[in-house]
Amino acid sequence: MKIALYYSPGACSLAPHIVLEELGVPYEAVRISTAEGKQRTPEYLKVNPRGRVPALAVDGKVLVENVAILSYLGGGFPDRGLWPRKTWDQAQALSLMAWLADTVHPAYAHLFRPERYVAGEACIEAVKAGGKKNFGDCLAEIDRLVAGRKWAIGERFSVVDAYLLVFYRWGNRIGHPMKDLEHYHALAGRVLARPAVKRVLADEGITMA
Ligand SMILES: N[C@@H](CCC(=O)N[C@@H](CS)C(=O)NCC(=O)O)C(=O)O
Repeated sequence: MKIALYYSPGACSLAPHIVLEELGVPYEAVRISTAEGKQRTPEYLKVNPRGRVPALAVDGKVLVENVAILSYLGGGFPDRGLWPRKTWDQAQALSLMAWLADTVHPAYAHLFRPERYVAGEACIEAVKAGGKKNFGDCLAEIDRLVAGRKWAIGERFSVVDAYLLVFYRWGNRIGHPMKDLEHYHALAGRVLARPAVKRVLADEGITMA
């Protein structure tokens, strides 16, 4: 099986990057720096016509969208234990990842890429302010969701914990007081202690700051 992950440093593609490293399967990490606009090159648009990362190529077939990629990687290698075993826990994993993708990520996008949603200085500032508030509310909700839990779903580290680290890092990046989110902060610490996670942060050339 030939696997390639198209990623950009620090983007939401960090989650499948961590999962691939945790799985220990051979894969190629292809850097598509969104900071340099590489997601809009004709070559990359052939991989993902939407011009977004992540994209996962498996034997030449392409899968996009984090929820699908993370479910595929977790569920496709059940012996590695990164995907919950019980049907209920699998549904809970999908439920949480769907919310991360459809609500939490867009809240950050309103803050980070407001020009995608509105035009005009005043509107842009209003969208940014709304995004900041909504993203902060989402982070607080994550903190409540993981209270009293070692890992997000079930009893083991799963693909969902890798996905949660993306938003923890983005919270840090915008100066949100992440340490005050006691439970989320503790979970992120456990994720960051994993050797595979350390390797991926080093490979991408990013820190949590
Ligand atoms: N719903 C998609 C979102 C993908 C996405 O928006 N990725 C961002 C990076 S975090 C991206 O590629 N941005 C480049 C751009 O917007 O031009 C997913 O979860 O995979």
